[in-house]
Amino acid sequence: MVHVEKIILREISLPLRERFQISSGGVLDRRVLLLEFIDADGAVGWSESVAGEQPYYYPDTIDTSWLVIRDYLAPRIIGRDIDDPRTVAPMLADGVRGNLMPRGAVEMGIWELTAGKQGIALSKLLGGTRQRIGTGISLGLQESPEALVEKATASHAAGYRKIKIKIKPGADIDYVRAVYDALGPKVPIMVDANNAYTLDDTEHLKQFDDFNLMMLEQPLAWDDVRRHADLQAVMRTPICLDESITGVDRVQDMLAWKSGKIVNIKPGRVAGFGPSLAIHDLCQANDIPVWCGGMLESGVGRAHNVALASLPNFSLPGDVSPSCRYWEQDIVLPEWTMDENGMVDVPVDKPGMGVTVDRDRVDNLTVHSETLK
Ligand code: OSB
Ligand code: MG
Repeated sequence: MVHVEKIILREISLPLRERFQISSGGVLDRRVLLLEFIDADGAVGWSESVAGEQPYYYPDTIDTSWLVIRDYLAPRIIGRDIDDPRTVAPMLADGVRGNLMPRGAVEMGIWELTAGKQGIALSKLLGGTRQRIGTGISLGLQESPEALVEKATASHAAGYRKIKIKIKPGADIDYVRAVYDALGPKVPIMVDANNAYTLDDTEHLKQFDDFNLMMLEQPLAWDDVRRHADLQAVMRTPICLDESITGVDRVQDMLAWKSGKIVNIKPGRVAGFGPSLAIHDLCQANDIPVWCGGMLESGVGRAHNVALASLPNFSLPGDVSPSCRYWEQDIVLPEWTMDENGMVDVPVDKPGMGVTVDRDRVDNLTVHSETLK
Protein backbone atom coordinates (compact mmCIF):
# COMPACT_ATOMS: atom_id res chain seq x y z
CA MET A 1 0.00 0.00 0.00
CA VAL A 2 1.15 3.55 -0.62
CA HIS A 3 0.06 6.73 1.11
CA VAL A 4 1.49 9.80 -0.62
CA GLU A 5 2.08 12.72 1.72
CA LYS A 6 3.45 15.15 -0.80
CA ILE A 7 4.41 15.50 -4.42
CA ILE A 8 7.27 17.76 -5.44
CA LEU A 9 7.04 19.17 -8.95
CA ARG A 10 10.28 20.33 -10.54
CA GLU A 11 11.02 21.80 -13.92
CA ILE A 12 14.57 21.08 -14.98
CA SER A 13 16.35 22.44 -18.00
CA LEU A 14 18.15 19.69 -19.89
CA PRO A 15 19.68 20.66 -23.25
CA LEU A 16 19.72 17.95 -25.92
CA ARG A 17 23.09 17.28 -27.53
CA GLU A 18 21.57 18.19 -30.85
CA ARG A 19 18.33 19.71 -32.01
CA PHE A 20 15.54 17.18 -32.59
CA GLN A 21 13.24 18.18 -35.43
CA ILE A 22 9.97 16.53 -36.45
CA SER A 23 7.45 17.62 -39.07
CA SER A 24 5.46 19.65 -36.53
CA GLY A 25 8.25 21.34 -34.59
CA GLY A 26 11.63 20.99 -32.95
CA VAL A 27 13.43 21.20 -29.63
CA LEU A 28 16.95 21.79 -28.37
CA ASP A 29 16.54 22.94 -24.77
CA ARG A 30 14.32 20.31 -23.26
CA ARG A 31 12.19 21.43 -20.33
CA VAL A 32 11.52 18.34 -18.25
CA LEU A 33 8.79 18.08 -15.61
CA LEU A 34 9.81 15.70 -12.83
CA LEU A 35 7.52 14.42 -10.09
CA GLU A 36 8.80 13.16 -6.77
CA PHE A 37 6.30 11.28 -4.60
CA ILE A 38 6.96 11.12 -0.88
CA ASP A 39 5.21 8.41 1.05
CA ALA A 40 4.09 8.69 4.68
CA ASP A 41 6.76 6.13 5.60
CA GLY A 42 9.51 8.11 3.85
CA ALA A 43 9.70 6.02 0.67
CA VAL A 44 10.19 7.97 -2.56
CA GLY A 45 8.91 7.44 -6.10
CA TRP A 46 9.73 9.29 -9.31
CA SER A 47 8.07 10.00 -12.62
CA GLU A 48 8.23 12.41 -15.54
CA SER A 49 5.63 14.07 -17.72
CA VAL A 50 6.38 13.42 -21.37
CA ALA A 51 4.67 16.63 -22.48
CA GLY A 52 6.63 18.86 -24.79
CA GLU A 53 7.47 22.53 -24.50
CA GLN A 54 4.85 23.37 -27.13
CA PRO A 55 1.57 21.72 -28.13
CA TYR A 56 3.05 20.45 -31.40
CA TYR A 57 2.77 16.72 -30.75
CA TYR A 58 -0.20 16.70 -28.33
CA PRO A 59 -2.39 19.37 -26.75
CA ASP A 60 -0.53 18.93 -23.45
CA THR A 61 2.51 21.06 -22.67
CA ILE A 62 4.74 20.96 -19.65
CA ASP A 63 3.04 24.10 -18.30
CA THR A 64 -0.48 22.73 -18.69
CA SER A 65 0.70 19.47 -17.12
CA TRP A 66 2.00 21.35 -14.09
CA LEU A 67 -1.28 23.18 -13.63
CA VAL A 68 -3.48 20.13 -14.07
CA ILE A 69 -1.37 18.02 -11.71
CA ARG A 70 -1.35 20.74 -9.07
CA ASP A 71 -5.01 21.75 -9.23
CA TYR A 72 -6.83 18.57 -10.25
CA LEU A 73 -4.80 15.38 -10.06
CA ALA A 74 -2.55 15.60 -7.00
CA PRO A 75 -5.52 16.32 -4.70
CA ARG A 76 -6.99 12.96 -5.71
CA ILE A 77 -3.83 11.16 -4.64
CA ILE A 78 -2.38 12.96 -1.66
CA GLY A 79 -3.43 11.59 1.73
CA ARG A 80 -5.17 8.51 0.33
CA ASP A 81 -4.38 4.86 0.94
CA ILE A 82 -3.75 3.28 -2.45
CA ASP A 83 -3.71 -0.51 -2.28
CA ASP A 84 -3.26 -1.25 -5.95
CA PRO A 85 -1.69 1.00 -8.61
CA ARG A 86 -4.25 -0.36 -11.09
CA THR A 87 -6.90 1.75 -9.35
CA VAL A 88 -5.07 5.02 -10.06
CA ALA A 89 -5.76 5.47 -13.80
CA PRO A 90 -9.56 5.25 -13.28
CA MET A 91 -9.29 7.59 -10.28
CA LEU A 92 -7.54 10.21 -12.39
CA ALA A 93 -9.76 9.68 -15.43
CA ASP A 94 -13.01 10.19 -13.55
CA GLY A 95 -14.65 13.28 -15.03
CA VAL A 96 -11.37 14.60 -16.48
CA ARG A 97 -11.24 15.21 -20.22
CA GLY A 98 -7.94 14.74 -22.00
CA ASN A 99 -4.77 15.67 -20.15
CA LEU A 100 -3.39 12.21 -20.78
CA MET A 101 0.20 13.24 -20.17
CA PRO A 102 -0.23 14.73 -16.69
CA ARG A 103 -2.47 11.80 -15.79
CA GLY A 104 0.20 9.41 -17.03
CA ALA A 105 2.92 11.12 -15.03
CA VAL A 106 0.98 10.80 -11.79
CA GLU A 107 -0.13 7.25 -12.47
CA MET A 108 3.36 6.01 -13.33
CA GLY A 109 4.78 7.63 -10.22
CA ILE A 110 2.43 5.55 -8.05
CA TRP A 111 3.52 2.36 -9.81
CA GLU A 112 7.17 3.26 -9.29
CA LEU A 113 6.59 4.07 -5.63
CA THR A 114 4.65 0.82 -5.15
CA ALA A 115 7.37 -1.29 -6.76
CA GLY A 116 10.02 0.38 -4.62
CA LYS A 117 8.04 -0.19 -1.43
CA GLN A 118 7.47 -3.83 -2.34
CA GLY A 119 11.18 -4.23 -3.05
CA ILE A 120 10.58 -5.49 -6.57
CA ALA A 121 11.52 -4.16 -9.98
CA LEU A 122 8.95 -1.98 -11.72
CA SER A 123 9.23 -4.30 -14.72
CA LYS A 124 8.22 -7.26 -12.50
CA LEU A 125 5.27 -5.38 -11.02
CA LEU A 126 4.08 -4.65 -14.56
CA GLY A 127 4.38 -8.30 -15.60
CA GLY A 128 7.54 -7.90 -17.67
CA THR A 129 9.35 -11.03 -18.79
CA ARG A 130 12.43 -9.75 -20.63
CA GLN A 131 15.85 -9.20 -19.06
CA ARG A 132 17.01 -7.13 -22.01
CA ILE A 133 15.12 -5.11 -24.60
CA GLY A 134 16.07 -4.14 -28.14
CA THR A 135 16.34 -0.51 -29.08
CA GLY A 136 16.24 1.52 -32.24
CA ILE A 137 17.08 5.16 -32.86
CA SER A 138 14.74 7.92 -33.95
CA LEU A 139 16.55 10.32 -36.28
CA GLY A 140 15.11 13.81 -36.53
CA LEU A 141 14.71 15.64 -39.85
CA GLN A 142 18.07 16.40 -41.46
CA GLU A 143 19.37 19.10 -43.78
CA SER A 144 19.98 16.78 -46.71
CA PRO A 145 19.79 13.11 -47.74
CA GLU A 146 23.59 12.95 -47.34
CA ALA A 147 23.41 14.16 -43.74
CA LEU A 148 20.71 11.60 -43.03
CA VAL A 149 22.69 8.77 -44.63
CA GLU A 150 25.66 9.65 -42.45
CA LYS A 151 23.56 9.51 -39.28
CA ALA A 152 21.77 6.32 -40.34
CA THR A 153 25.04 4.57 -41.22
CA ALA A 154 26.63 5.52 -37.91
CA SER A 155 23.51 4.40 -36.02
CA HIS A 156 23.47 1.05 -37.74
CA ALA A 157 27.18 0.58 -36.99
CA ALA A 158 26.56 1.44 -33.33
CA GLY A 159 24.19 -1.52 -33.09
CA TYR A 160 20.74 0.06 -33.19
CA ARG A 161 18.20 -2.56 -34.23
CA LYS A 162 15.88 -0.19 -36.05
CA ILE A 163 16.50 3.11 -37.81
CA LYS A 164 13.50 5.43 -37.64
CA ILE A 165 13.54 8.35 -40.03
CA LYS A 166 11.41 11.42 -39.50
CA ILE A 167 9.79 12.60 -42.71
CA LYS A 168 7.72 15.51 -44.00
CA PRO A 169 6.61 16.64 -47.46
CA GLY A 170 9.78 17.71 -49.28
CA ALA A 171 11.99 15.53 -47.10
CA ASP A 172 10.64 12.05 -47.62
CA ILE A 173 11.02 9.69 -50.59
CA ASP A 174 14.46 10.88 -51.71
CA TYR A 175 15.78 10.85 -48.15
CA VAL A 176 14.52 7.34 -47.49
CA ARG A 177 15.77 6.04 -50.83
CA ALA A 178 19.23 7.39 -50.04
CA VAL A 179 19.28 5.49 -46.74
CA TYR A 180 17.85 2.35 -48.30
CA ASP A 181 20.48 2.40 -51.05
CA ALA A 182 23.28 3.04 -48.58
CA LEU A 183 22.31 0.45 -45.95
CA GLY A 184 20.80 -2.21 -48.16
CA PRO A 185 17.50 -4.06 -47.89
CA LYS A 186 18.37 -6.05 -44.76
CA VAL A 187 18.73 -3.16 -42.33
CA PRO A 188 15.41 -2.50 -40.55
CA ILE A 189 14.25 1.00 -41.37
CA MET A 190 10.95 2.79 -40.80
CA VAL A 191 9.55 6.29 -41.17
CA ASP A 192 7.53 8.57 -38.89
CA ALA A 193 5.52 11.43 -40.40
CA ASN A 194 3.94 12.90 -37.25
CA ASN A 195 0.75 13.73 -39.17
CA ALA A 196 2.37 15.61 -42.05
CA TYR A 197 0.14 14.11 -44.78
CA THR A 198 -3.50 13.77 -45.81
CA LEU A 199 -5.30 11.25 -47.98
CA ASP A 200 -4.64 13.60 -50.91
CA ASP A 201 -1.05 12.35 -50.65
CA THR A 202 -2.02 8.69 -51.06
CA GLU A 203 -0.27 8.18 -54.42
CA HIS A 204 2.84 9.89 -53.10
CA LEU A 205 2.92 7.79 -49.91
CA LYS A 206 2.51 4.56 -51.88
CA GLN A 207 6.07 5.07 -53.13
CA PHE A 208 7.26 4.03 -49.67
CA ASP A 209 6.22 0.48 -50.57
CA ASP A 210 9.47 0.23 -52.59
CA PHE A 211 11.71 0.28 -49.53
CA ASN A 212 10.57 -2.74 -47.56
CA LEU A 213 9.98 -0.52 -44.52
CA MET A 214 9.13 -2.08 -41.17
CA MET A 215 6.32 0.46 -40.91
CA LEU A 216 5.01 3.93 -41.69
CA GLU A 217 4.19 5.70 -38.41
CA GLN A 218 1.21 8.07 -38.09
CA PRO A 219 1.13 9.62 -41.57
CA LEU A 220 -2.31 11.24 -41.15
CA ALA A 221 -3.92 13.51 -38.56
CA TRP A 222 -2.93 13.15 -34.91
CA ASP A 223 -6.45 12.21 -33.83
CA ASP A 224 -7.48 10.18 -36.87
CA VAL A 225 -8.06 6.46 -36.95
CA ARG A 226 -10.65 6.04 -39.69
CA ARG A 227 -8.76 7.62 -42.60
CA HIS A 228 -5.66 5.59 -41.90
CA ALA A 229 -7.75 2.57 -42.96
CA ASP A 230 -8.16 4.01 -46.47
CA LEU A 231 -4.41 4.43 -46.73
CA GLN A 232 -3.59 1.02 -45.24
CA ALA A 233 -5.96 -0.60 -47.75
CA VAL A 234 -3.77 0.50 -50.65
CA MET A 235 -0.30 0.15 -49.08
CA ARG A 236 1.80 -2.92 -48.46
CA THR A 237 3.88 -1.15 -45.80
CA PRO A 238 2.31 -1.70 -42.37
CA ILE A 239 0.92 1.46 -40.80
CA CYS A 240 1.77 2.03 -37.14
CA LEU A 241 -0.37 4.35 -35.04
CA ASP A 242 1.25 6.58 -32.42
CA GLU A 243 -0.58 9.88 -31.73
CA SER A 244 -4.10 8.59 -32.34
CA ILE A 245 -3.86 5.70 -29.88
CA THR A 246 -5.11 7.49 -26.78
CA GLY A 247 -6.36 4.35 -25.11
CA VAL A 248 -7.61 0.83 -25.61
CA ASP A 249 -10.79 2.05 -27.33
CA ARG A 250 -8.77 3.54 -30.17
CA VAL A 251 -7.05 0.18 -30.66
CA GLN A 252 -10.49 -1.39 -30.95
CA ASP A 253 -11.30 1.17 -33.66
CA MET A 254 -8.01 0.42 -35.41
CA LEU A 255 -8.81 -3.29 -35.41
CA ALA A 256 -12.39 -2.82 -36.58
CA TRP A 257 -11.44 -0.51 -39.42
CA LYS A 258 -8.06 -2.12 -40.24
CA SER A 259 -6.36 1.25 -39.86
CA GLY A 260 -2.96 -0.20 -39.01
CA LYS A 261 -0.99 -3.32 -38.16
CA ILE A 262 1.38 -2.13 -35.41
CA VAL A 263 0.96 0.07 -32.32
CA ASN A 264 3.46 2.40 -30.70
CA ILE A 265 2.73 2.53 -26.96
CA LYS A 266 4.08 5.48 -25.00
CA PRO A 267 2.89 5.06 -21.43
CA GLY A 268 3.11 8.79 -20.85
CA ARG A 269 0.80 9.42 -23.81
CA VAL A 270 -1.96 6.98 -22.83
CA ALA A 271 -2.40 8.13 -19.21
CA GLY A 272 -0.08 5.57 -17.69
CA PHE A 273 0.81 1.94 -17.21
CA GLY A 274 -2.71 0.65 -16.53
CA PRO A 275 -3.98 1.76 -19.96
CA SER A 276 -0.67 0.62 -21.53
CA LEU A 277 -1.17 -2.88 -20.17
CA ALA A 278 -4.72 -2.97 -21.53
CA ILE A 279 -3.45 -1.90 -24.97
CA HIS A 280 -0.61 -4.41 -24.80
CA ASP A 281 -3.00 -7.27 -23.98
CA LEU A 282 -5.58 -6.37 -26.61
CA CYS A 283 -2.87 -6.10 -29.26
CA GLN A 284 -1.36 -9.40 -28.20
CA ALA A 285 -4.74 -11.15 -28.45
CA ASN A 286 -5.08 -9.79 -32.00
CA ASP A 287 -1.55 -10.51 -33.24
CA ILE A 288 -0.67 -6.83 -33.38
CA PRO A 289 2.98 -6.30 -32.38
CA VAL A 290 3.70 -3.29 -30.17
CA TRP A 291 6.82 -1.31 -29.39
CA CYS A 292 7.63 1.36 -26.87
CA GLY A 293 7.98 4.86 -28.28
CA GLY A 294 9.93 7.68 -26.70
CA MET A 295 9.45 11.37 -26.03
CA LEU A 296 13.08 12.38 -25.49
CA GLU A 297 12.74 11.40 -21.83
CA SER A 298 15.32 11.96 -19.15
CA GLY A 299 16.62 8.89 -17.36
CA VAL A 300 13.50 8.81 -15.18
CA GLY A 301 10.92 8.55 -17.95
CA ARG A 302 13.30 6.22 -19.79
CA ALA A 303 13.28 3.88 -16.77
CA HIS A 304 9.50 3.69 -17.01
CA ASN A 305 9.67 2.95 -20.74
CA VAL A 306 12.30 0.25 -20.26
CA ALA A 307 10.16 -1.44 -17.61
CA LEU A 308 7.10 -1.45 -19.86
CA ALA A 309 9.07 -2.64 -22.89
CA SER A 310 9.99 -5.80 -20.96
CA LEU A 311 6.47 -7.16 -21.48
CA PRO A 312 6.12 -10.08 -23.91
CA ASN A 313 4.26 -8.42 -26.81
CA PHE A 314 6.87 -5.64 -27.11
CA SER A 315 8.37 -7.69 -29.90
CA LEU A 316 9.77 -4.80 -31.97
CA PRO A 317 12.70 -2.56 -30.95
CA GLY A 318 11.60 0.60 -29.14
CA ASP A 319 12.71 4.24 -29.18
CA VAL A 320 14.56 3.68 -25.90
CA SER A 321 18.04 4.80 -26.87
CA PRO A 322 20.82 5.16 -24.28
CA SER A 323 21.29 8.36 -22.28
CA CYS A 324 24.28 9.49 -24.35
CA ARG A 325 22.14 9.70 -27.50
CA TYR A 326 20.28 12.61 -25.90
CA TRP A 327 22.31 14.20 -23.08
CA GLU A 328 25.85 15.18 -22.16
CA GLN A 329 24.97 13.80 -18.76
CA ASP A 330 21.71 12.20 -17.65
CA ILE A 331 20.04 12.81 -14.28
CA VAL A 332 20.12 9.17 -13.15
CA LEU A 333 22.83 6.78 -12.04
CA PRO A 334 23.80 4.58 -13.66
CA GLU A 335 23.02 6.16 -17.00
CA TRP A 336 21.13 4.10 -19.56
CA THR A 337 23.44 2.24 -21.90
CA MET A 338 23.11 -0.05 -24.89
CA ASP A 339 25.42 -2.86 -25.98
CA GLU A 340 26.85 -3.29 -29.48
CA ASN A 341 23.80 -5.34 -30.46
CA GLY A 342 21.39 -2.58 -29.54
CA MET A 343 20.23 -4.24 -26.31
CA VAL A 344 19.40 -2.38 -23.11
CA ASP A 345 19.45 -4.23 -19.77
CA VAL A 346 16.23 -4.17 -17.77
CA PRO A 347 17.18 -3.65 -14.10
CA VAL A 348 15.21 -6.71 -12.97
CA ASP A 349 17.05 -7.16 -9.68
CA LYS A 350 16.71 -3.63 -8.35
CA PRO A 351 13.62 -2.29 -6.58
CA GLY A 352 11.44 0.30 -8.33
CA MET A 353 12.68 1.87 -11.56
CA GLY A 354 16.19 0.50 -10.95
CA VAL A 355 18.18 3.72 -11.33
CA THR A 356 18.94 6.43 -8.76
CA VAL A 357 18.14 10.08 -9.33
CA ASP A 358 21.27 12.22 -9.11
CA ARG A 359 19.86 14.77 -6.67
CA ASP A 360 22.76 17.21 -6.89
CA ARG A 361 22.46 17.31 -10.63
CA VAL A 362 18.69 17.73 -10.46
CA ASP A 363 19.08 20.56 -7.93
CA ASN A 364 21.55 22.30 -10.21
CA LEU A 365 19.23 22.00 -13.20
CA THR A 366 16.01 22.99 -11.42
CA VAL A 367 14.37 26.11 -12.79
CA HIS A 368 11.44 26.06 -10.45
CA SER A 369 9.72 23.72 -8.04
CA GLU A 370 6.55 23.46 -6.00
CA THR A 371 5.59 21.13 -3.17
CA LEU A 372 2.02 19.86 -3.17
CA LYS A 373 0.58 18.47 0.05
O1 OSB B 1 6.60 10.70 -32.76
O2 OSB B 1 7.76 9.27 -31.74
C1 OSB B 1 7.49 10.45 -31.97
C2 OSB B 1 9.91 12.73 -30.07
C3 OSB B 1 9.08 13.77 -29.73
C4 OSB B 1 7.78 13.74 -30.17
C5 OSB B 1 7.30 12.67 -30.93
C6 OSB B 1 8.12 11.61 -31.24
C7 OSB B 1 9.47 11.66 -30.82
C8 OSB B 1 10.44 10.65 -31.15
C9 OSB B 1 11.63 10.53 -30.22
O3 OSB B 1 10.41 9.98 -32.17
C10 OSB B 1 11.95 9.15 -29.83
C11 OSB B 1 12.97 9.14 -28.72
O4 OSB B 1 12.64 9.51 -27.56
O5 OSB B 1 14.11 8.77 -29.00
MG1 MG C 1 5.78 8.93 -33.56
